[in-house]
Amino acid sequence: MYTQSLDTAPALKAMPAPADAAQAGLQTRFDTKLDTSQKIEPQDWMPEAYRKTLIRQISQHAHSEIIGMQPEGNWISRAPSLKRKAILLAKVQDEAGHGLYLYSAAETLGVSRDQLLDGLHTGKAKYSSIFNYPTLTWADVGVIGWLVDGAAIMNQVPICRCSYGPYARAMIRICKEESFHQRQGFESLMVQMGGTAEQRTMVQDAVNRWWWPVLAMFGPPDANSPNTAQGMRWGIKRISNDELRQKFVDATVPQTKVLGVTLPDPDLKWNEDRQCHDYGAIDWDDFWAVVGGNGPCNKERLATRVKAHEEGQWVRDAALAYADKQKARALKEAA
Ligand code: FAQ
Repeated sequence: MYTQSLDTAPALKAMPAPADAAQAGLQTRFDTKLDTSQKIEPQDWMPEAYRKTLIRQISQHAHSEIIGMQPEGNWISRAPSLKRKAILLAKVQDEAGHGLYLYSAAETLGVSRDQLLDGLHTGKAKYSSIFNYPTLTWADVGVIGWLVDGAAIMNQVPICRCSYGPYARAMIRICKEESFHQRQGFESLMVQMGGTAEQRTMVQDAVNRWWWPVLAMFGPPDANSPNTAQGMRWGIKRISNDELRQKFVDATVPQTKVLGVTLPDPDLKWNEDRQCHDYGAIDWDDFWAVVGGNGPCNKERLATRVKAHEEGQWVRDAALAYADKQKARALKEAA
């Protein structure tokens, strides 16, 4: 549904000046790889700032996936049928899998899983603002699939072309699964919209609450996005925050018509000159408050995550003890 995001021109490259001749050679090789759309792999030389940027973005992305299990996970025990429960269980499990692929991709950059998780658990690392809002009704689960996964795909399909090989390859699989998630959300909402007046009101209420946070999820406006320019030069980011947000609005408006819901924006209208939709002002103060830890559910999300990690310690200990035992046995047999 969102694969048009792949059709973009390659970004320009502009690298900082190298420190000496040896580094200049490495830098040239790195630049050439970017210029010729070859992937940078873990064993390749890369500028330190490129490595750090990737660790920042990939780990934030991984944290978002595992914190993102909570809003929907909240409804697993209350899904309205066995079918919806099985679908939701599979979806939430997929998000855990996405987190694992992404942590593994980040680890190839020389950072450990423990360091990454420590950043999340101590509140130092960011994760997506969108997962700090509550899921008040069953309709929220459908809206997360339709709009949150829809926005995630819009942002993530271009990352399949990211210059860093392990991240790009992880994203190909993730996007396939996210696309399925988005369609299941839309289908669930279609069923609810075909139900009672009360169900339709519930869906509309969920759309009203999620629309603006979803638009903000693409990140600050390009003019206030400190990481975009360099991220695009390095081929990590392919399309800017505002461009992706616009594509998402334009893709979503026709879907609202099929669904029979409205979007809570009186300024939303087709602009004939720009050949896209105009939309109203996003509340960036609210966004930054949420990013800064003061959203409706930040504290609850982090506390739940830390508790799950602590309660899982015995599983990690048991797995390590088993691996040690296997290793010792293999050594004994080889001796
Ligand atoms: N929330 O200069 P920019 C999902 C931060 S996965 C919190 O524009 P950049 C799947 C940003 O980190 C959703 N913070 O930064 C799912 C930076 O702070 P820093 C996650 C945000 O990196 C669905 C500062 O603002 N997806 O939904 C947010 O060039 C359903 C300045 O921003 C990804 O992570 C935000 N929304 O662009 C799971 C995709 N936006 O680090 C469960 C990969 C910005 O300098 C259920 N990431 N910030 O301290 C990206 O594409 C980029 O990192 C952006 C931000 C676009 C998120």
